[in-house]
Amino acid sequence: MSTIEKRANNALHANGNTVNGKSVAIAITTHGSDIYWAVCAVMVCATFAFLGLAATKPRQHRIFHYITAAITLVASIAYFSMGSNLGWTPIDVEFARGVGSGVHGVNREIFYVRYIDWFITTPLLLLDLLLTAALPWPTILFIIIVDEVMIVTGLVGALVRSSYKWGYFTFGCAALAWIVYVLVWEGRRHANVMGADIGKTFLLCGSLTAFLWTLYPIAWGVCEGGNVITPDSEAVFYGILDLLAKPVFGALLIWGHRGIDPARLGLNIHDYENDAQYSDKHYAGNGTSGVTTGTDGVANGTSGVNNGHAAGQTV
Ligand code: RET
Repeated sequence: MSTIEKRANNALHANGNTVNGKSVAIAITTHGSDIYWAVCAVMVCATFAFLGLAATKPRQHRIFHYITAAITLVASIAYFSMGSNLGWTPIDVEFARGVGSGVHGVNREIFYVRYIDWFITTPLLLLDLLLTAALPWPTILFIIIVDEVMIVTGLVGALVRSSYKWGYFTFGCAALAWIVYVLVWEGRRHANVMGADIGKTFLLCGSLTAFLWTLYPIAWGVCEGGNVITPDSEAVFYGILDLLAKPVFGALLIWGHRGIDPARLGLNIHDYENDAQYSDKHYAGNGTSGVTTGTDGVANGTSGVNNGHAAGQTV
């Protein structure tokens, strides 16, 4: 390897394998760091692409662009951290492996930053999906809380050394089972009732999510949990999953929404600056006009929600 190549990725030299005086034995190499950087680059590009697409739409039609761009933005920072060999802590392994295994040593690098990313982004992914299905907000709220339970149990389990980590893992899997049930059953049925195009978009993005999300506990089982595959392979496994679950999912979702007015989903979003019905022509200039406009907006919102439900009942 030439000097130039060696210098290309300096992360492991700048941020070594010792934190707070404790060293880690099982850790990423420069190869793993390169993978994290590559995923970081894709997440940054996706963020700009989603924001660029948002700019081509009126403000009332940008909700899914913004939610999705927020997801890839947060992921960019998580991957920046992991590419830099930051955002981890050494945790003693439950299963010690042999010298030639590639995962030999007393402790393993656990990237807690991954879970901070997921804590922020998985609720947003669910919001993207469940708003598409136009499910009632209490259902959405509860699923998001179940999702947070899943991520936190995964983090706590990853930070535990003893076999009790699998207890947390089990709680997390139960939470995931509930989420998948709501997606493939309640969500799919509700989306179909909202119209064929909405049903199709939900089916595509919901199936992708239900499938991909069940692979995460497998990755956890062979990485943080079982210490079976190396941290470099962990970077590949989670990296591919995250690329499919975020930028690819996001592109499909935004594409699916191209012909769907958010108002059909009960999302009554107004841009008072540009909405024709609120322009100065209609509410010409006295002091109370602003108040009138506001009230009107709320009234419209209510009727819009009713419309959403009416659509649900009649189809
Ligand atoms: C954990 C371990 C505990 C059991 C289960 C898990 C599931 C995690 C999932 C993560 C999804 C992440 C996504 C990230 C997007 O980039 C926490 C690994 C069930 C489903 C979609």
